[in-house]
Amino acid sequence: MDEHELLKTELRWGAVVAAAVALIVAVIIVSSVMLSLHPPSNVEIIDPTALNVSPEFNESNLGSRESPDGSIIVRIIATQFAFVPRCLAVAVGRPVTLRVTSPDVIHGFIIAGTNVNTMVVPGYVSEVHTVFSHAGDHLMPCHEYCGLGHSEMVSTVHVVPATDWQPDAEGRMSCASSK
Ligand SMILES: [Cu+2]
Repeated sequence: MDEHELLKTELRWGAVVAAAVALIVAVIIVSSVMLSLHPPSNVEIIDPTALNVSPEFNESNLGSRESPDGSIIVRIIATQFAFVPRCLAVAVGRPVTLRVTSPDVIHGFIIAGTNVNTMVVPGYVSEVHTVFSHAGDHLMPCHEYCGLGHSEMVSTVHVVPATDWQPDAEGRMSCASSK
């Protein structure tokens, strides 16, 4: 093959590669638009140095609270090396929204057997929606290495039967107040 032929062959292969890349990008764009794929969390920022005085994540507002529509919002702080609170009370069959943030480093959490699995990044609020179909306790460990005490960082999700879900007048319920 002379020089000219070689150049033509290379350009032909270049066109094939460019077409393959264009096809892959098109498949990603079309499938993400058609299936409404997006990152698993919302993008909501918060000052990680002032969580204790924030209206939502101050200590007295953490834990489970029933909304007027019957859904349950659980607010949690993931910190080295614990989730606060250490036990979350929720009810079977209710829509549950977990809102979690961190004042220090990146953490994560997963509840086995559910769709709950996300990272917790300082400065952001991670929000996950789920429904628990059975009563019982689930472990919710931190799954993002966050320091020497990482292996101790675990919370319990206490799923109570609908009849045992009896929040107080403010709609709040803790593991201690459930059976
Ligand atoms: Cu952690």
